[in-house]
Amino acid sequence: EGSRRWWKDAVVYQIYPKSFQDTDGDGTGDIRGIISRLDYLKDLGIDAVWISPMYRSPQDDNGYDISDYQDIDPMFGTLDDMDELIAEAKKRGIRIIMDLVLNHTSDEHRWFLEAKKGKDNPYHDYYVWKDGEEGIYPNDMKAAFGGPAWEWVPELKQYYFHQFSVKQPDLNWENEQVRREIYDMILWWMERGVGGFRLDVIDQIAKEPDKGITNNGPRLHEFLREMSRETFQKGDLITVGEAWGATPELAKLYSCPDGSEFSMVFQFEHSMLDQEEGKEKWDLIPLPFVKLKKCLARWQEELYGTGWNSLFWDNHDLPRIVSRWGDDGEYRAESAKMLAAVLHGMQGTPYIYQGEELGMTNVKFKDISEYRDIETLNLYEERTAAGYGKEEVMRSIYAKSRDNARTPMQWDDTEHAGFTKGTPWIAVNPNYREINAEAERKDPDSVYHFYRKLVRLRKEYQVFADGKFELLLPEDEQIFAYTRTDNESRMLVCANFSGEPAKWTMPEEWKDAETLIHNCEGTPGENLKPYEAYIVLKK
Ligand code: TEU
Repeated sequence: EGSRRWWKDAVVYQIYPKSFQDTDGDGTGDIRGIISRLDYLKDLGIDAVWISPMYRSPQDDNGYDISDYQDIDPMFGTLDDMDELIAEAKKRGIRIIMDLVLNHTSDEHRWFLEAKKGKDNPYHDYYVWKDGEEGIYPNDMKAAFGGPAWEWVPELKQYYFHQFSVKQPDLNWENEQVRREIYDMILWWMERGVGGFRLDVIDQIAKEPDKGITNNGPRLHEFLREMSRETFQKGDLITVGEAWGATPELAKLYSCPDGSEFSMVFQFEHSMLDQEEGKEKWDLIPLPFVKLKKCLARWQEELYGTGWNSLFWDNHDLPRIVSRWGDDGEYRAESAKMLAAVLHGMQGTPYIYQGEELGMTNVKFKDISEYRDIETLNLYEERTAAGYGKEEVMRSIYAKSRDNARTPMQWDDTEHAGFTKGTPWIAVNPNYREINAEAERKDPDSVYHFYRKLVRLRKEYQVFADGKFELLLPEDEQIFAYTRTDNESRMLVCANFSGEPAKWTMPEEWKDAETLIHNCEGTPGENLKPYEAYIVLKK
């Protein structure tokens, strides 16, 4: 490919800045903390860092409610710190990916404060309004964090539309001036040297609440192509849109090889399999393993040559993968490695969420008062009020709360895991004395070193990026196995996704293959131990 894009060979690391590294003792992470850990990231081998929002924000939704897109929240530092971070990262060959939240702003953003002043204010139309009567909602649309999607403003006798919290009013993308302001802001960040963007809930920007439409609105791809043309295409960026409502067909538009929209999308089909169909993520069912394999395989096949996948198990909205689909007890390290091998062996750009490379686990806080996430707190209120038992609600929270991913990064075994010298904004997971970066870096058999090796393998063997995917044993209830094939080589990824031994006869053709990585002692061969996984290669 003449026009091969660098991000096809890249591995991205996600930082949740509030919980990564504090340096000033206020209990929340900061930019100087990220700078101080760049050498750690360099050692892991990653190419780019996506950082969740650090713009000025009242923090109603941990920064996903932005009150100034062109400033840094004092909690995280200053614009100068940000420039320094970009420069220091660059020295180490690491690009900085900013998180763009373009579907909504904070209700404390200047535009919204103006918009509320009157219907004839030039900023009024920046948001989505509906005339009406107090108490009679325009329709029955609901917000993602509970309650109606409409909020009454008495001075205007109007409702505004919000898909997320009341403090996150939706922007009106139909308004050309809104789009212009957004593009100028993106160009401003590009000039500062940013290496890419992650676009929050991007499939929801073209909403049409009158028709009950939230995601995949009729004008969505028109807006995205315009934005891409006006901004991203002027640089050499990695761009990734977050699209819960993406199908493979839509993903081919988002990640079209002609570069008309983004480099790739995050799609979540696999991450919704362990919930009751048609219900919420809190309504738990065991993972349907065969479905998971078929789902991931379908995405691999559909986007081959026609688009580009992003590969992830974890992010700041999802529970920790080792607790979710591995075993965070006896087989914690084995299962964390197995999950990593299965993911990193596929085609696409892998994302590692902070702490995933250590096999960090979910947390079980005793009391709801220890939780911080707006979604979790609202859920607790709603469900206990609706008559659910507290224990049942806590079970859902233990399994799916976003705070599972948001406890502080576990750096070492000193107080608060080396995250802060102050009081952390959310408690550290008590298992930090066993699970932490310092211990794992010293142990060549650790989850950390397994990830480090996977990242290197991707750089060394082109088949990781280019090989065509083929699923083996689709109906097997324990084994996740597939091959990847390109012109030069062929590799086999084989994993036991269960805590029981699995029967497996290695096909003859693989018997003399070279082992690239393996999470158990001995050579890969007949049968698999609990959570055993390996990747072998033939030239
Ligand atoms: O997430 C989008 C989103 O749909 C999730 O909030 C989802 O509703 C929830 O996590 C699943 O239960 C993005 C951000 O990643 C998230 O952190 C923000 O809260 C949200 O957008 C609003 O900006």
